[in-house]
Amino acid sequence: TPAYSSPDLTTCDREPIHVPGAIQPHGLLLALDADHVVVMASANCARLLGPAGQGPVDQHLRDVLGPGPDQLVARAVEADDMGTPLRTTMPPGAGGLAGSEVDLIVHRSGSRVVVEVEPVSVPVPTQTVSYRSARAAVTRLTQTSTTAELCQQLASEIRLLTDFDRVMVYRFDEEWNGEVVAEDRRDDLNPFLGLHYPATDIPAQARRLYTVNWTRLIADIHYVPVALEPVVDPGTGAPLDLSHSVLRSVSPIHIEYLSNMGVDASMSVSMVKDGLLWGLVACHHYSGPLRVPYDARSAAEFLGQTASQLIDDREKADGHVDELRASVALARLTAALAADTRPVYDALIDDPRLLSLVDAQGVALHVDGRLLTRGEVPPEADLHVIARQLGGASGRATSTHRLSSLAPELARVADVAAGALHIGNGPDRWMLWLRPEIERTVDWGGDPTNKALALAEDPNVRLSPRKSFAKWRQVVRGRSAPWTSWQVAVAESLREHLSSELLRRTHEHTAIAE
Ligand code: BLA
Repeated sequence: TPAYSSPDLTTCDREPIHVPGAIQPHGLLLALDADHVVVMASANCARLLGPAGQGPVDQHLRDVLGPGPDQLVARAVEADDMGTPLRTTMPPGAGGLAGSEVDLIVHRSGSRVVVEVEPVSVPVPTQTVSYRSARAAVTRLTQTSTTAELCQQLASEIRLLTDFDRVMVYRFDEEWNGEVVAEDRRDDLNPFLGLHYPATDIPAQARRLYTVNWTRLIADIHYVPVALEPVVDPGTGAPLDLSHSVLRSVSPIHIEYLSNMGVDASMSVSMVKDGLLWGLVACHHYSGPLRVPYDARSAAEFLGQTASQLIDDREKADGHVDELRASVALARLTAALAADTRPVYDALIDDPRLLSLVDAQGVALHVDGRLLTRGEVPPEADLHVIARQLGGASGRATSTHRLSSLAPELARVADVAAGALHIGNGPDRWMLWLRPEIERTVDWGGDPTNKALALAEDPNVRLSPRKSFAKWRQVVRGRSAPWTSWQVAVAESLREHLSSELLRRTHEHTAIAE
């Protein structure tokens, strides 16, 4: 059996999914040395290739696949052009692939050249993929006006391309939980749109792998894995790294998960921006296996990447507009302060723009033993607690949208202060902007606490996927709207401005006195 097939002692994050020692059975895999002699092969070679595939180890590629395929692979390796599938027809012979059209997919893994042979699927009613169809799809993506519409369009394009029963765009949050933000599905299926799933459903090493390899297909979740023989590389003594393999056998834990969900075939496409995994296009088939051809998978990957880029560009542009607006508001506020003859802090607290500047509901200013406030603020004692929690040594702007996580007693005042933004200069000179709690309803696709509970009760228990995906509603309390990075930056600029304004006034004052 493959070295890593037993999930019993594996916890989610530690399962080495890139070295399963096995592949899915709808194709075959050969690992070659520099002379194109086979060093490892999937155990289904004899079935698919006939006599030529019997005992492929130590044979030259030419004698296993035939001279035509061998030449194609040699040319790709020489030109260092790997990843582009080489379409060819297998020569007549006794095996299961005789006379059929296949894609040869070549990549490097360590010092080995890995050749995967994937038969071009039996006709499926998918669109044919061409430059023209891809270009038209990109045009339709760019014609959408919001991120939500763009994600919706992406789901529809990928469903059209692949024929999955359900295609979802799944977006991660800061804690790696995710939400289905767009969906295109067969009419008779229940919607998953708007449902949330916990971070543990897609463990860290899987997310890492999906950042470098952008597409995976599980053509039939009921498959029996085909082991690599030998299972460790005789040259290195290590298992073959299948991170970039298209046939990689997937985690049995994830298979169990899909089976609990009633899925027969699954595919996902990474959405990456700035080298970070932002989301996945997750596809389900419920009506039997689905062999999506390599070119359709590539086109789906291309559309996923294009959409990621478009969303990133748009969100950055929106952010710039907000940032610009805030810096104009700051300039107006500081000009008004400079023209005001009252003491700086009195002029400051009197200006209604102080709240709108960072979109706060309340602000409190503590200087020289005086407390000045504007808008909604909690009692003074609580303000001091908040200032102490957020005030660092540097005095630079700091913020939180979850005050109760810093000091549990602050949960009491969450209706006015669930989030705070702090600038300061020591324990007695500080300013705090405050935001109230926003109660949020989160609909989970199944109770996300199940697994955590099982684990808490017994540290030796194997984490297993949820059995139930029934909707589970959670009300999240104690959080305000998050502070954006540019709001924190605006607060920081105001802090710098205030110290120079105070300095300027001291100089003027001294000049007048002299
Ligand atoms: C992988 N989990 C995945 C993948 C998805 C999900 C999309 C990528 C593989 C694929 O394309 O099928 C999760 N799928 C979802 C979610 C939805 C969906 C959230 O359709 C929502 C609609 N999973 C668990 C637990 C573990 C776990 C408890 O629930 C670990 C003990 C593991 N999930 C797990 C692993 C993988 C995975 C190991 C990687 C599979 C692989 O690539 O080998």
